Amino acid sequence: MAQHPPAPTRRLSTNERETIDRTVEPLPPALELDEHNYFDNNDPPDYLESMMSDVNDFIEKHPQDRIVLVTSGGTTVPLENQTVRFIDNFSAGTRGATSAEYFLELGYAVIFLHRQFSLLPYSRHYSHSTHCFLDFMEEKDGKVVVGSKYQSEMLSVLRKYKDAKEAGLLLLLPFTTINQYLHTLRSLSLALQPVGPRALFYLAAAVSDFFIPPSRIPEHKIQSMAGGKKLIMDLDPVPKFLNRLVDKWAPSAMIISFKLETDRSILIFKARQALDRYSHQLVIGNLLQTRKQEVVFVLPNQAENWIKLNDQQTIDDIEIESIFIPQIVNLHSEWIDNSAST
Ligand code: 9Z3
Repeated sequence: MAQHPPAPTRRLSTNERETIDRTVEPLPPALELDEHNYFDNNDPPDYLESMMSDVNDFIEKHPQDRIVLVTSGGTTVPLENQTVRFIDNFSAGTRGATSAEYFLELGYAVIFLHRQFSLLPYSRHYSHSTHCFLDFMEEKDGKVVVGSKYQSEMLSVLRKYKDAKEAGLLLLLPFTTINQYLHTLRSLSLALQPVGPRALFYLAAAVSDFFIPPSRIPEHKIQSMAGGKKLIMDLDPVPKFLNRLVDKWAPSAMIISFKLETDRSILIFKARQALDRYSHQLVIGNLLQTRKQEVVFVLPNQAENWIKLNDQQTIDDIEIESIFIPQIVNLHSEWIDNSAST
């Protein structure tokens, strides 16, 4: 068998070292100028105007209800304007879709801003599974029916889905790219301003940190190059707009962001750093490896609070969102009460 020579080792460049150095200071919060630069130079999606008219109708239909904006799934970073290739991330939208169901159960109207084709509330139980949806069906007297062992669970999911739909409590809004996500998030925040403290932002989407600005993105498909030349990518940082959202776009709403890490030893520090920088109400920390079993609530001026499934809950397939979404609803009640008294 042919032996491949070992890959030559080389010293990492300063930039390469910094990208893996977890002690390096994060990008500072975006200023007003950064906001103008970004939104003036990156066009809104064509569909945004008509999407916002649906959003305004939805908001008008819920004059008394609490409205939660749940963001969910990963954002893509196109490498070409006519996009063949893009950078993506792991998020399937499980956290967002699951949380949306518990918010609906607790009486919220839900705007679900999700990565297109990621998991959706209710249908998530039967999609993206290792089983094909057809495995839930069987044939009976020449008709297709749900298999007997799935009947009761599917009936319960179907009822909840139909109830939410008929009551007009769930608005599904898709995005694909980071730019679509940012434009939609800003427009939604402005549209939700009249809702005041009844609005809750639950930012669970896994948002890209880097993108290629319009001035540098190639129009057409990137070609392979003679001589086996490498493709070297030059990405700009995505501005950190959370402080713009907290201070300017949605100043009366309660805002919750998520912090994802893979190294447990820095999770709390990073979550608290985000809270200090953006001055919002709650950061929920989670680790990639254990995100379905444990999360940590980091609140201002309080010790952090871990929420973990115990052994029995794990055996019983309890979803961690069923434990912590009611806690969020309590915090949101306090937020509304405090806003009324100030
Ligand atoms: C999260 O941390 C979500 O809980 C997950 C959910 C993406 C881990 P799944 O879709 O995963 O259920 O598979 N979301 C936020 C991730 C994020 O990008 N946070 C930014 C950061 O960590 C701050 S906005 O820097």
